[in-house]
Amino acid sequence: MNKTKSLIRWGVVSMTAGSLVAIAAGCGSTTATPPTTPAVHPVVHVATMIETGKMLNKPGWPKFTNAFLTVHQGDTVVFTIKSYDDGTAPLSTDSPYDKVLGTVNGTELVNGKPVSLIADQNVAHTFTVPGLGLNIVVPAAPTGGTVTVQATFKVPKAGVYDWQCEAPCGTTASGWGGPMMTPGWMQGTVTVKA
Ligand SMILES: [Cu+2]
Repeated sequence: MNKTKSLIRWGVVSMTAGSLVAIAAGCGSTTATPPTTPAVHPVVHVATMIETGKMLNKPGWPKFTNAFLTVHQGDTVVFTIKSYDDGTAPLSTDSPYDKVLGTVNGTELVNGKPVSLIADQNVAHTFTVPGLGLNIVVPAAPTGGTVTVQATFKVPKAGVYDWQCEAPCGTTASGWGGPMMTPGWMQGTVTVKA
């Protein structure tokens, strides 16, 4: 009699503990998978590099090596830019392109550190997609080194969106010539398929 009672009680206690664990796991844990059926909005990883004109034997022509991205409507895009460019293309002080816009949390990771703004003088390039309200800012790499920028953003609507670097990193006195005007270099597209 006593033994049965204690077993029942144990069952209740263990169930409660189990529910508490489930609640704890679902709340604030980044590794917990939501208890829903197939991922409707997958997370996709897209990567590009920025190479210098020197690396490409085309001085003055830095380039996004992957300038034409394709993702799918509803994706959460984790976009990684590894830049070899240690030169700057300073923004004017009134330029709005020093701020990170349109990303999850309004931040990007620069070498793993969350950042929402890059000082005008340290900007090397931007990845700016007006149609997605997106502005990702790439600071200059350390001399001879690399910098890695990672930004997460969503693409709720299908379409072909133009992007442009908004830091004057190109040729001519203004910095707006050459690669800045050339698709596949400092401009390109983000295609969001339905
Ligand atoms: Cu640029």
